[in-house]
Amino acid sequence: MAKKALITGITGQDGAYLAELLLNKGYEVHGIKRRTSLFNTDRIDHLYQDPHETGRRLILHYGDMTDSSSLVRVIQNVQPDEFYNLAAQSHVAVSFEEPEYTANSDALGALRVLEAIRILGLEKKTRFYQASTSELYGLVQETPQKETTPFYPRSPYAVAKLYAYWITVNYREAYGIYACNGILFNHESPVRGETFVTRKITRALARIKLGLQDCLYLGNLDALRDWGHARDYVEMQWLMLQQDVPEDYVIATGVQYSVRDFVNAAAREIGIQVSWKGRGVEETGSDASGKVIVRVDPRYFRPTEVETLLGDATKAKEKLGWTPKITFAELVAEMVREDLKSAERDELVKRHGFSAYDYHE
Ligand code: NDP
Ligand code: GDR
Repeated sequence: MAKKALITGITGQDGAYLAELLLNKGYEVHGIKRRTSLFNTDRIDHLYQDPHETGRRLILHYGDMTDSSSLVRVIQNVQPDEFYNLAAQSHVAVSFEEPEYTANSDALGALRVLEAIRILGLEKKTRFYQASTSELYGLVQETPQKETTPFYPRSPYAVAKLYAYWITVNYREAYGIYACNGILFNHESPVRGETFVTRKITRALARIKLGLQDCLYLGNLDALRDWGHARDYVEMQWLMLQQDVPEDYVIATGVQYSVRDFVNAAAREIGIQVSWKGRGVEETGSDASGKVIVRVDPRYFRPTEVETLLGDATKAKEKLGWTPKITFAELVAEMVREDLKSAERDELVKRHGFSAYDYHE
C-alpha cells in the first residue's frame, strides 16, 4: 500500500515542489485547495490527473484553514500517514494589513489540524509537519540563528507563526503526536509568488530588458536574507517526518545577501550593469545608459522590519545528513531564465496588438 500524504497549501510554491517529490517517491498525494473565482492550480497543473482516470495518485479536496469542519472531513476521509501544514497567509507585509485573518489561518489553522488529528484518534498514525519560519527570530538575539536562539517576532505573520510553532511542540509533548517544526529560512524558485522580493526583482528586470516596464520600485534595499531554493527545502520537510524521534530543525544555507545584492546578481544574469547612487529613499539604480531602472518607494517599508537573518543548519546536516545543493548563483540564474521566457511571451502578445497586463506590486 502506498503511503498517503495530505498537504495544505498544495497550490503554493512549496506545496507544488513537495507534491512532485512525494509523487516521485510513490506516495498517494492529497491536497487541500481553496475555492477561488479563477483557477489557482497553475503550479501543480503539470502533476494534475483527470478525476475520471483510474489509479490517480494526486487528489485535490476543497477546504480552508479557517474552516474546521472541512479540515476534519478531509482528514477523516484520507486518514493520512503524513500531514504537511504548508497553508498560510504567507506575506509579511500583507499581515500588517490583515492581522486578524493572518492569525486565523496561520495560528488557529495549525491548531485546527492538530485538534482534528486528535479528535479522529490519529495521534499514533498521522505524522505532522508545521511550516515554521525564520521570521520567528525577527529582531535577532544571536547570529547565526539556530534551534536554540530566542524568538522575537516582528509582524502579525511572525506572531501567528509563533503560536503555530508552540502549539506543534505542545501537541507533541501532550499527546505524543509525531509533530515537527521546520524553521525554514527564505527559499525561492521560479514559481515564487510575484510579490516576494526575489521574484519581484527577476520578473521586473526581465520585463525592463524587453521594454515592457520602465522601473522597479523596491522598499528596504539593505535587508539581509539567507536565500535557498525551494526544491532543496521540501526534501527536508519530508526527511523530518522519516526519523525515529520528532524534532525541530533550522533549514538554511548559511550565506547572506542584501536585497541590493540580489538586484545586482539578477541584473548581471540579464546583461544589465546597475550603478547605484544616493542614500535611503533617494537611492536609485541606473543601467549603463544612465536610465534609472530601480527606485525606492517607501510604500514597501514595513512598520517593523526584520533587518537581518542568517541561519545555522548544523543540526539538520548532522542528524539528517541534509545540505542544500543549489547555490545562490544557480537560484538567481534559474529564476531569471524563467522570467525572461514569460516576458518574451508577453512581448510577443504586445507586438501583435494585444495588451499585456502590467501590474506592479
Ligand atoms: P505560498 O504563499 O506560495 O503558498 C501558500 C499556500 O497556502 C497556497 O496554496 C495558498 O492557497 C494556501 N492558503 C493560504 N491561505 C489559506 C487558507 N486560509 N486555507 C487554505 N489554504 C490557504 O507560500 P510558500 O509555498 O512560499 O510557503 C509555504 C509555507 O511555508 C507557508 O506556511 C509559509 O508561511 C511558510 N514559509 C515559507 C518560507 C519561504 O521562504 N517560502 C520560509 C518559511 C516558512 P492559494 O494558492 O489559494 O492562495
Ligand atoms: P520575507 O520575504 O518578508 O522575508 O518573508 P519578502 O521577499 O517579502 O521580503 C524580504 C525582504 O525584502 C525587503 N523588501 C521587499 N519585500 C517585498 N516583498 N517587496 C519589496 O518591494 C521589497 N523591497 C524590499 C523586505 O522588507 C524584507 O526585508 C518570506 C515569506 O516567504 C514568509 O512566508 C517566510 O516565512 C519568510 O520569507 C522566511
